[in-house]
Amino acid sequence: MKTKKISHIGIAVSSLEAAIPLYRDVLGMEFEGTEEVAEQRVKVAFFIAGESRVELLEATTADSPVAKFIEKNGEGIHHLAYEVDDLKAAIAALQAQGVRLIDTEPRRGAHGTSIAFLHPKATGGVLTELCQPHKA
Ligand code: CMX
Repeated sequence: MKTKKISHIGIAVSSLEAAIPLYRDVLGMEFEGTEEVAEQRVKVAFFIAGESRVELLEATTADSPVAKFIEKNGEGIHHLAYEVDDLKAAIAALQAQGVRLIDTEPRRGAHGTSIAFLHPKATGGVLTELCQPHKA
């Protein structure tokens, strides 16, 4: 498999409303808006940072992975996402190399993307996401 670039950096926050002004008004990033990703039990806010994005994540349920993360670690960097052209092929290549995955099938991410997570135990403690953009 081949990764193309950092798609986005996911940052877990307790409140999007409280966190958005720092990125939009203080750091001066272009704000793309918010979106609820029901399947992931998160609401996200995206900011453009060059050819990558910053994604703020707020939990929508008490059992959301983001709620569990904040309970354990507090707010902070939650995951790194890399863009790939062919997510199914990337998953197959990782499985062939015995890499532990959270998702063995693509699932839906924000912006209509297809995503899959590698397990943090397989990636030196960094929760890693692969992300295939929606084809226009
Ligand atoms: N970064 C690094 N390590 C993490 C982590 C994170 N974000 N989240 C969990 N872990 C670690 C935990 O610390 C724990 O380690 P120890 O066993 O050493 O204590 C281990 O992974 C297991 O974590 P857990 O809290 O017991 O929780 P679960 O096993 O229930 O789930 C995980 C962990 C990673 C499988 C789950 O958080 C998950 O499925 N994450 C992917 C989905 C997700 O985060 N979606 C939100 C993003 C949405 C988007 O970008 O679109």
